[in-house]
Amino acid sequence: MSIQTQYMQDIYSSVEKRNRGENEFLQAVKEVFESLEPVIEKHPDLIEAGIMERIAEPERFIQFRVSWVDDNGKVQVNRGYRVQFSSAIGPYKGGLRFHPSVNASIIKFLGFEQIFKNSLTGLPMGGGKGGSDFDPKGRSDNEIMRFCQSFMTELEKHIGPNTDVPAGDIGVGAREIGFMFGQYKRLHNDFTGILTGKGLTYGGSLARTEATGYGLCYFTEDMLKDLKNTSFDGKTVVISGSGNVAFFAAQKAQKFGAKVITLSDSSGYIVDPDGIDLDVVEQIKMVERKRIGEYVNQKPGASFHAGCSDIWTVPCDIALPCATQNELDEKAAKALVANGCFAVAEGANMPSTPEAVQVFQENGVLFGPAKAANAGGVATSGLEMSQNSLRLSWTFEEVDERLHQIMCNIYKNASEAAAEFDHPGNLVIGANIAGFLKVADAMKWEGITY
Ligand code: NDP
Ligand code: 2IT
Repeated sequence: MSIQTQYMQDIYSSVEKRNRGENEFLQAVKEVFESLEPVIEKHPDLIEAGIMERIAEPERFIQFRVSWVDDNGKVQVNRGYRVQFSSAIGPYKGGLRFHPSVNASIIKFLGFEQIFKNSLTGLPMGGGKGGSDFDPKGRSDNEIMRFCQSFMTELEKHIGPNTDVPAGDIGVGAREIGFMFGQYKRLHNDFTGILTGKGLTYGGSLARTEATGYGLCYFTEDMLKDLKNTSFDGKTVVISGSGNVAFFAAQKAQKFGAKVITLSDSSGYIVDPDGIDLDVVEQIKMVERKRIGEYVNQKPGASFHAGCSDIWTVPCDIALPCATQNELDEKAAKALVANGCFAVAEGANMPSTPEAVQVFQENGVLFGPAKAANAGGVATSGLEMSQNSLRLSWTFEEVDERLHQIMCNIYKNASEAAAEFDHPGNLVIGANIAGFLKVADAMKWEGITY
């Protein structure tokens, strides 16, 4: 696909000029602009309100120095970020990523996508994202704590329960959220819901940990039923990653009767033809924080393969990329198609390159885009915010039921928007349009502010 109209092309060119070299961000903007062309044609009022000009420019972009002292007494310096992209429909909301690859482009692509994803959940959350180029791998718990405290000492100036509510993402889990929450509370003398993904003893929600992976499977199950009258039951599934999203996606896919045969991390992937044993993975990844390759020491029937890209050559019915952006390219997509894969749903953010998405669409592979398919995590963060405001805690079953309902609504809304704008079954276009319309309407009513 490409941008067709002069109007959208001109705006995209100015985005390109203003964000030169920020490839991930431009990739994300281009896809949304391509999807929105039919909407703009039908809604000239959006042109008048300058919605497209405004939506790809963050309301605020914060960059800061994070100094901390490592276990050897050496001073370390990292860079911290928070992009507050859109507050049109609610306080900025989105995760924090700690990974050495983090830069302005990655934070902005994630923050931009979060606008539409959060809108799709139906909950009142704007779009934001943040993080640091800090690498938690190999760091002691004390080093992690000192880093998180230093990071929050600056971030606290910019967030608040009605302003901006961060959460986890790659490299930020329960441990990091706990340290950051503790530091915020100490600085403000205020016990309030400024982060989601909190521990259960201090304001967290049941089912938030599981939510992204479970939500991905609820969405995929709906897509399989609606478009192919089938389900996970009896299917072979390839999943990449072995972090929060991948683990709970695997758990729910197994509960739905699928056989999950792979997981990965940045060192390589494992294949277990008998089906991945998640108890073993939990011990290796969550308790011992070791590499996924350890799995084969305990499961001799499984194999480890160095490098990540060949995971997509493992034959499967359904693929769930759950590691990172652009991990699945055109070559990988062709390999999946050649091996008979008929459905792909994105647990990670933007894991498929545009060329890969095109291969799926040309070959009739069902495709659930990240904004819709992985929205269960942030949706449940929204439910955590509601519980914090009400000062009560819902049961696991109650939260899980709400999550399930939200994922069904997201599928339905994306599917209906795709059909309404003459692209039935194209959930990329459907999700982008359905997410956009609510945000654009709010921006119109709020006047020219940001
Ligand atoms: P985790 O940190 O828990 O796990 C990340 C996993 O992806 C690890 O297995 C990691 O391997 C692997 N990975 C990370 N970077 C790379 C890379 N450059 N190449 C290969 N593998 C890599 O993160 P999450 O599971 O939370 O996040 C995974 C994806 O899901 C991300 O795209 C995130 O943005 C997205 N997401 C997360 C949500 C959440 O609620 N947590 C919600 C919605 C989307 P290694 O340990 O070797 O680095
Ligand atoms: O990409 C995402 O949606 C997340 N990392 C979760 C964000 C959140 O605020 O829960």
